[in-house]
Amino acid sequence: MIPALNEEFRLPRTLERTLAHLAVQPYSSAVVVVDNGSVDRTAEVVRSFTGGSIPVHLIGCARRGKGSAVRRGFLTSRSRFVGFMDADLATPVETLDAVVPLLEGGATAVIASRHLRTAARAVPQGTVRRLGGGAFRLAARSVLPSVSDSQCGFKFFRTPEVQAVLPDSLVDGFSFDLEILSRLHRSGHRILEVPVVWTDVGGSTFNPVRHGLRSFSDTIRIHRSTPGRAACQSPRVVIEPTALTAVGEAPPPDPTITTILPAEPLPAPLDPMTLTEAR
Ligand SMILES: Nc1nc2c(ncn2[C@@H]2O[C@H](COP(=O)(O)OP(=O)(O)OP(=O)(O)O)[C@@H](O)[C@H]2O)c(=O)[nH]1
Ligand SMILES: [Mg+2]
Repeated sequence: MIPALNEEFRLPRTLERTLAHLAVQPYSSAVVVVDNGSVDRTAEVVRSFTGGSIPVHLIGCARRGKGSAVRRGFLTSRSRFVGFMDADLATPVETLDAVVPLLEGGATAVIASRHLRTAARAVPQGTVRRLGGGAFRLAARSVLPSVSDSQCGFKFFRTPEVQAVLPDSLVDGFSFDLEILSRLHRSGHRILEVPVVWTDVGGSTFNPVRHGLRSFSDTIRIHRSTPGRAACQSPRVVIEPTALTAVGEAPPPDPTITTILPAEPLPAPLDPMTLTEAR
């Protein structure tokens, strides 16, 4: 799934590279671009890539926002695994080579992270975005302490499991993925993070003031709406290479992969006093 808003310039290279990569994989795949509001030639660009060996679809979505677009795309999927990547290809499509075996090995979600020890930034973001991103990471930790990077635009899931948490999801904007991960985590699913070589690409659709402020207020909404949040107060990230072999079909253990353990079982409904004390 590629959410796209006015991506006529960044999408051609991304589709070219993605389709070339998928065409030589042993699994079947399709690319779905979800466009909910472009006023440029995004749709034409997508249509120009149809007809090849990998199916390319373009779908719309009545609600605005990246989160709405990805949710809609996920809900239309009937594949085993579903995921999204950003149209700027800041995360190389080759990252899929690490992701797919981990999903096949039993992980519910495999997400790219720019903050693992072995991740790298080929072209870093500007100072304002780095500072804003750092502040958001801190806020995101209040919701999901165990994930090192909830905002990297490259995340893949087992389809039925992610579809199950979507109807309750509220966030339409850029922090939708924090909400999805948080719901999966609290439902006891295993999330893995893989390190990424990340490249900042010009032409961002993210407005640091408008989208940044909205992302922070959405974090508060997620915090309030995600049940069982108090069960997740302490960091749960462990480097646990052996966990990957336990599921049978997984590849050899890779010490650079971070396993995030499922949240503890949900406690009985919490009263407001309990929550205040837990913080
Ligand atoms: N369908 C849809 N896609 C969107 C919307 N807003 C952003 N996107 C897409 O979301 C992806 C991520 O957006 P970017 O502009 O790369 O922003 P970012 O990755 O959060 O921030 P940068 O680090 O600056 O790149 C891109 O594929 C955008 O086209 C939206 O409202 N609808
Ligand atoms: Mg981007």
